[in-house]
Amino acid sequence: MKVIELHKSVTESNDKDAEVLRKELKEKGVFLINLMSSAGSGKTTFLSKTILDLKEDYRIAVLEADIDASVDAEKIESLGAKSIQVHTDGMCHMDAGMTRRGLEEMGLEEVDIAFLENIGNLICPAEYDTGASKNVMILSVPEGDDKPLKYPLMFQTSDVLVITKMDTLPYFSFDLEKCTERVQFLNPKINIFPVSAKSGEGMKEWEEWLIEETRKWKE
Ligand SMILES: Nc1nc2c(ncn2[C@@H]2O[C@H](COP(=O)(O)OP(=O)(O)OP(=O)(O)O)[C@@H](O)[C@H]2O)c(=O)[nH]1
Ligand SMILES: [Mg+2]
Repeated sequence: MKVIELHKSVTESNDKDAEVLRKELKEKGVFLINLMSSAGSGKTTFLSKTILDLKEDYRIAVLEADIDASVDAEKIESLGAKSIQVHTDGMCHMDAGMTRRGLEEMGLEEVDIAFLENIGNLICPAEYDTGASKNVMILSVPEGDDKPLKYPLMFQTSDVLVITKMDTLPYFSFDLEKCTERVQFLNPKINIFPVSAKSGEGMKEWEEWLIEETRKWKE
């Protein structure tokens, strides 16, 4: 398991770096998705299920960003997918320069879709363009349907909201309709997929979106 230590990029403009990285990835034919959520909402479990479902047809790699440890990257590698663990020197987000370094160290040969599993929190990752082509965020049922009210920016900057742990709905007062209304008020264009990575419910709809967007990206 490869683990690299990254420090904040010293750069004039993160937005410019992100644009350059997006162009380079387009030339290489790699579709990069930035996956954001709070800690423990289910990013690694969701990615693992996606990889298992699609690995016959797509070569998926995951850049795992955490403050410490390498358990997430080990889980992804155990599925036969390419992965690298990045440590962020205590920082709560990834910027475009850090994402570039991580991808370079992981290697992008034979990769169709790359996910950046960003640091778990609903605040800082939403403030930085990583160079990804799409932003996907996860909200899990136990976190509550009021999160769009408290952390609007991430909902506004995401192309997709995955509402996961739907299998736990009977145990929490989570109003799916109210949550959807709140999110669509902030971002009318967002795609919302309620799923359970545990039971597999709803994963097909998300995977169809991913396949279609990958096809468009490679055109
Ligand atoms: N019931 C249920 N549990 C889930 C589901 N998805 C994830 N979990 C559980 O939620 C916990 C956290 O899942 P992870 O996938 O590690 O979450 P994460 O967002 O990657 O966590 P960090 O990387 O630490 O931010 C684990 O105990 C999972 O088994 C789901 O769909 N249903
Ligand atoms: Mg994780």
